[in-house]
Amino acid sequence: MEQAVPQTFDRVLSSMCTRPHPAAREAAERFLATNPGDPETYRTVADLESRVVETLGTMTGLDQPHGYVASGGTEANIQAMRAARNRSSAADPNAVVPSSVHFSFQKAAEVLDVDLRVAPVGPDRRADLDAMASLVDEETALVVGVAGTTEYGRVDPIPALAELAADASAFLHVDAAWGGFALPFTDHDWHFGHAAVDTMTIDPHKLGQAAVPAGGFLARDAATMDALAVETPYLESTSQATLTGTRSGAGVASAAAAFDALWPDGYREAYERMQANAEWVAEALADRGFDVVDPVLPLVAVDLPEPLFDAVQEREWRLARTERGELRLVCMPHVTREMLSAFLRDLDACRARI
Ligand code: 0PR
Repeated sequence: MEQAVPQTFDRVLSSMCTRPHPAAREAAERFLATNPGDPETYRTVADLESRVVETLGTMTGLDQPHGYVASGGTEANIQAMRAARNRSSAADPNAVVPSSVHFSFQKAAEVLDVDLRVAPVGPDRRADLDAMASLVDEETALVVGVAGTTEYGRVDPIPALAELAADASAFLHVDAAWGGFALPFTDHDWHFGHAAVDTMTIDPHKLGQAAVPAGGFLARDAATMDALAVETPYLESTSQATLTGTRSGAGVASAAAAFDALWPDGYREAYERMQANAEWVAEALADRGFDVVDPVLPLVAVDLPEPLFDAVQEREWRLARTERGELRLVCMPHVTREMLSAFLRDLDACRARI
């Protein structure tokens, strides 16, 4: 049988995955057959996981971070809601989220039987404080803010959301799954050091350039991990706070290797290049007369007429739309200026033809 070969990233313009750093790829292969879910047996990878959590803490303003390398942002978001629910005394708990949250919160609410209350975002596409506040009540266990939204790369007003959560004795979770490796090099207030944030999602397998699967779950307090832990009678370790049991040592090791190679200077350089690319392509699209949503983080949304979108997609570009139908260009580390220029040439050619 012919061996299958994965696609290249050469025409991938709307994904939040990217080519892993070479050291991350190599480490993933090396640690393929390890299981950090059993830390007493697989001690090396367990040590690597502690190092990853330490570095994530440094990136997010936490001196004594708690957390682990999850399977991805979805698991980390589910765990945040689970921890908040388990620590809440509400009989019928709810979570208040802006409409810009990732669809993983819908899964979390369904699995955990939490009432998901969705507040419309403001005209700036960020969480609207009044709309969020009007949904919060004494049964609210969790308030969510997003630092780098999936569709438009927006950063919610995290300090104000933290106050809202604190006033209701609810937890504040920040979803920085995608934005977390760019935000340290911006002046946004988004992390544990900026506000009373309780938990965070920050994924090495997105902008962190680690191999899939490597998500990040962080908590300010040990009590949050305790609220997630179950006893593990037949393992040498006493409890397990993760959602998955056996899990990928490849993801853990690749995140550790990526951090060794890239934190902080490599991530800063990557962010500056990605952001410059996003601003460049945003301007090029605006010059052509299209409506462009400016890139706060390296993500550009642009309103293309549907026939034009379809025509460029037929030229083998891997593209995705926002819910409203705009093209989402995610300027990940693999997206070069040359790729964007080639895309614009195809766009111009298709437009001339239509
Ligand atoms: N939170 C945010 C803000 C996200 O953007 C995402 C994923 C998640 C949580 C969930 O993370 P996991 O997918 O790791 O569980 N956002 C991307 C999206 O849904 C995921 C993605 C990645 C989609 C690569 C396509 C793709 O090719 O658009």
